Amino acid sequence: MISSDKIPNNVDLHLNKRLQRALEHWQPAYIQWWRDMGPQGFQHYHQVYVRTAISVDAAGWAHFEYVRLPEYRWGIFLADPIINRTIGFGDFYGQPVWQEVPGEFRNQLRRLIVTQGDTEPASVEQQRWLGHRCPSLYDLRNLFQVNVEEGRHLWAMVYLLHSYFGRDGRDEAEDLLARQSGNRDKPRILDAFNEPIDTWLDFFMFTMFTDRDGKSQLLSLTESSLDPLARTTKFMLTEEAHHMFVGDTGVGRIVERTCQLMKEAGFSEDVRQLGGIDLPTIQKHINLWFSLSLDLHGNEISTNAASYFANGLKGRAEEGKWSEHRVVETTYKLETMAEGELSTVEIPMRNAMNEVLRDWYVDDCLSGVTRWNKTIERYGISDRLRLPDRKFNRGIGQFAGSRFDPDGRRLSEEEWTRRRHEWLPTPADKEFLLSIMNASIYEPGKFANYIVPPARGIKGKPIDFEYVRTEL
Ligand code: BYC
Repeated sequence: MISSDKIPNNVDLHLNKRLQRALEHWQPAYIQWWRDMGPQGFQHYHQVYVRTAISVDAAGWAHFEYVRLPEYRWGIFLADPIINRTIGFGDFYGQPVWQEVPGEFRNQLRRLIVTQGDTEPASVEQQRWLGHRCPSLYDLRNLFQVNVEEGRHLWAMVYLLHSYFGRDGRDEAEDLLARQSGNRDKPRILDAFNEPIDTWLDFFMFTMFTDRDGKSQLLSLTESSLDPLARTTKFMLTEEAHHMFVGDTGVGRIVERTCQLMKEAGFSEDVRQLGGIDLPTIQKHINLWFSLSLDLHGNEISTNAASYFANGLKGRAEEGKWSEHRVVETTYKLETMAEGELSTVEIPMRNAMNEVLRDWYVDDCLSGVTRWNKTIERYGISDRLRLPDRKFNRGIGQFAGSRFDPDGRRLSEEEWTRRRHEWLPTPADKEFLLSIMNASIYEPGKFANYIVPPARGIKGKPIDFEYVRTEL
């Protein structure tokens, strides 16, 4: 029986019998999925010090306690309503927002919600083995915190599917548990969510760059005319901030340790000999996860995006900061490929909405890289990390199928094949990373050699707090 005890919520679940029944039906399948596809080996005996949202107010959304992972209380929360909210962009600008799904936009909305929902369990699946090579209990707990909240984000999308899309919605909710990251027959919808995340460097890059796509997409959905979607995604963003913190500081802590080792080694020695991760390997992982996450913003020229915008389904990030919200006459100058050559075209702004969001995203990523470079500078080292050119290693959009180096210089297929190992992680790089991550560190306060401890612990707890307890 589903109750607000078991599923903390602010949607009056107990008053909506139909929804309650639908969720009751879905919940056992979810728990089974979590056991099969969630963190492997941490389902029975481990108690994790996690944050559970039990309400949306400041005191309630971050309630900390020890829980066994399958007993985490995945809640359903919508941010507080904005009274008399009106549609903020597109053809219906200024009209009241919708509390129900208009029939004519049902398919488009369902597609957006399913695509968003699909990424959440996918990321849990991608990360399910990482616990076995964790750099510390602090990091292990952060991994599980991210995982349970991605699970909650799946619940958030399933709540919308069950509430507003009837039978189709229920079928889609089942399919969200049936597709599997990396599965050849039933893969996850978006490519980055089928990539393996085997090492902690990949995990931190993923939470830095791919979760940040989550931020830009969620920001654009918080503008939606469908008010329950806007309110659901708004609350998800609160949790998303921690995920990016984990990525940003995780890479930062690795970079700092690398700098320490470079100093110890007198700069010239190979950091790898000392068990650290050299800057070129870090750069290759930036190149990989940044380019995969650029792909997640869709094609530069997209009629889907134009239609989402026109219909008020998906806006720009921080729509309120733009001066014009209908966007019927403006254009966007875009670098593109035409007949195999690079060229600049001017297209209607609405068709460039994916690119507009990508602009916002690139800026947001830059701030992280700048922080990492400050650390390197502090150690008196002249190397710098950077974001590759947007055209580099693209699998979706105008540049997919053409080859570019990280400076955006066009390459022949032959040069790309010969040199790609300079820019992207190789099997040997992965082997090396796995070799320094081959053992888990479960002793409170201890950290793997390739990463420095964080500046502070969680929720005022010391760094050597037992963030994950084993009951044996
Ligand atoms: N991989 O017109 P286009 C997160 C497909 S992350 C594979 O450009 P559109 C999270 C596309 O589906 C945020 N296929 O597409 C992070 C279409 O296929 P069809 C997730 C791709 O619709 C970390 C075709 O290419 N949220 O929350 O303008 C952990 C033409 O594309 C890809 C969302 O994505 C790709 N990368 O833009 C946990 C928001 N890109 O219809 C969670 C909802 C495109 O021709 N989704 N395609 O078969 C959307 O807004 C849009 O679907 C997209 C694509 C922005 C993704």
